Parts: sequence; C-alpha cells; structure tokens
Amino acid sequence: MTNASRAAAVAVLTGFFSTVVMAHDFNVGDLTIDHPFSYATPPTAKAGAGYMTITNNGAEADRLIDVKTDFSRNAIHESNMVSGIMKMIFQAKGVEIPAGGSVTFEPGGLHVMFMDLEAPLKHGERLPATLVFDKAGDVPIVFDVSKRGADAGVGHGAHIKPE
Ligand SMILES: [Cu+2]
Repeated sequence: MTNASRAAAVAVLTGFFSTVVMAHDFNVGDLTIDHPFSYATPPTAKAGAGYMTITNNGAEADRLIDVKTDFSRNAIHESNMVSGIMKMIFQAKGVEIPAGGSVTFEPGGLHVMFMDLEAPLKHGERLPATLVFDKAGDVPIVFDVSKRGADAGVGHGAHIKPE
C-alpha cells in the first residue's frame, strides 16, 4: 500500500468510526449514561418518557434525584403492573445507582416522565437534558427521539395522573 492510499484508508476508517462512535453515551466521574432516548409522541400528547442506562463504576452509590429540561416538567417514575393495570409510581427519593452497578430506565419500568410538553416529540429530535445526581451533580446529556416501536403498548398511552 502506498502512503497515499494508506492515508486514504485511514481517513475512511476515521470517518466511519467518528460516525458510529458519535455516540451516544455520556461520562462524568464514575458514571456512564448510555443511550438516552425517547419515543416520538402523537400530536396531541402532553407527556412522553425518557430512557437510558446509568452505570456507576465507583466505590460509592450515587442517586439520580432530578432531571431538568427546557421543554417539559419532569418526574422520575416506575411503571408497575398492579392487578393487571399498569400504574406509574412517582419516585420521590429518586433512584439509587449502586456502586459497581447499573440501572436501566426502559419502557414498562423506570422512566423519566416528560410532562406538560410544549410540543410533540418528533423522530430525529435531540433533546438536551440535565441529570442531577446527589454526588456527581449536574450531568448534561441528550435524549435522541426514536420512532415508536413495536413495544408502543408499554409506553404512556394509559398514563394517568403523574404526580
Ligand atoms: Cu410516567
């Protein structure tokens, strides 16, 4: 391989990786926040939800206590099936991220509830947010808005009265 073609190959690879790795994970201190995402909402919806995985590689537990956004009022909820009905339980004390452990926010479980949306969430939008941790403090992240998938049924269609 000539130097020129080697340089070209490296350039192509670098381009490839910078696209793929553009990444959707966020690090601060011992915390990693992987793939924050949300689903597009119907035009009249006033609520949406945010999901992600938070990993704590440190020796001490931390706690997610708040999530701030410009486009909504927020709360941390956990969905739970109670007598066949999906209910949302407000997590008043936030969510502990154990030392050396991880917590996944996912449809049907823990989620960040986006309430009083100013506008529907659209596929392809990137929503800036700040996670507030007890110890790590403010961590800026971005939720990517995906298309609603086959699991739409466990989203927020039946969401009643968030606290
Ligand atoms: Cu909720």
